[in-house]
Amino acid sequence: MKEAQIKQAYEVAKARYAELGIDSDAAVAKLQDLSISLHCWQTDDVTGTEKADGSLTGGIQATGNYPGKARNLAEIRADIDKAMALIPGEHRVNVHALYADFSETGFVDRDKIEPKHFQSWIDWAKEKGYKLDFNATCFSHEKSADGFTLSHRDPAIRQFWIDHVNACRKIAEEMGRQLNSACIHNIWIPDGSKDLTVDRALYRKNLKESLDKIFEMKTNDDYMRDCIECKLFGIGSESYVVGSHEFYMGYGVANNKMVTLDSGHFHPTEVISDKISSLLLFAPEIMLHVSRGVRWDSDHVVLLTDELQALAQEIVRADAFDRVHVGLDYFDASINRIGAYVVGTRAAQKAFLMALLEPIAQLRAFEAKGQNFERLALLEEAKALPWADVYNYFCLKNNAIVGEAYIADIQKYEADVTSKR
Ligand code: RNT
Ligand code: ZN
Repeated sequence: MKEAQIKQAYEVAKARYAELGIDSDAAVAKLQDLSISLHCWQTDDVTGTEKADGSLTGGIQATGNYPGKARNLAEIRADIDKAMALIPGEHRVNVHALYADFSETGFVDRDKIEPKHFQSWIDWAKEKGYKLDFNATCFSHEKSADGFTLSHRDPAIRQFWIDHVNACRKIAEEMGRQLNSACIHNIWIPDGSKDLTVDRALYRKNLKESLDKIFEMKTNDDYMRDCIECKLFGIGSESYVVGSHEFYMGYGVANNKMVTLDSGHFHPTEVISDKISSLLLFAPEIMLHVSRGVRWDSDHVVLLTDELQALAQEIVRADAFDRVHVGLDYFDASINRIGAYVVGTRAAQKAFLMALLEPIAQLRAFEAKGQNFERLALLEEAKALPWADVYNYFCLKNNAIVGEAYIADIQKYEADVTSKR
């Protein structure tokens, strides 16, 4: 699309939105503030940097063998840079503890990692203008091989993972301090079992005690915030997951902790959009792992689905931008991995933009008067308002490629870079 055409289309769209009392310039400005956290693990199918052959465990799986996956930190970062260049706006990078840089220090086990093992991530982020988020990695390790970590029966194994999580919380704090932006540290553990468990209560009690011990170590809120992520089931943990929604919802509310909602971690017809307005009444903040569940897999590339739109609407309608952190969490090894980032992040932005452009005042007025046909009709009409022209303009404003032209750009990067790996 030509620049003049994009601008012209935006002016027409702006006038159309103005008819409905919507300020599209304000929506564009608000979208500019939305920093999405790009999960580093889409670059390499959650392999990490600890071992050359690092195999993924913990009941999660990246299926596919599309060529060109990143093989080391330099490639991981180059691929994220490439994706960032194709996504309008300023965004964050979500790093997992599995991605330590041991080049200067030599390998240390998970309970011994320190900020210095992530300094090259911080330096890179500083240089590129990214902010960082962080995650403990309680999977893909011999001490998680039987499926239990923080809830393990063996206190020594529990202690190992407590030490790991607190090592990670210190790293997160240092990331936030150096980058001057609170680093969101997420705790997700795979603990659960394939078949019937007769000691559900025991593991949950263990997990609660482990978390209590972890949070005894105080950190600075300005530099890092903790969040806890539930799940319904995983591969090999079909019958029981220790960290269920009730568990973490209860823990988060009782202890004033941020709760992570991953869109792929609930029953197939259960949606996280409807949880936002409840959870925000009781928990301080929400971290989102925006994903797309398809049958057993909770981690397909994010698309502009009805649920994604509903999620963005709920956040905008609740005026909760400041209390909801948006991260992505999916891993698709069957398509170009950089393309996976760009499609998913742009989809998330589009959903938020559509929500920001919603004729909410009119919709609320209809609802207040019980005019439910009118509400339904306007919601339906709003779907076809020219939001895409506004998004194109937003891309142009941010010097990002407009529309499907990014496909050719990714193809070129594939030809020049990833296909040679
Ligand atoms: C797993 C959780 C978790 C992971 C990442 C890699 O089901 O969603 O967030 O995807 O930590
Ligand atoms: Zn997740």
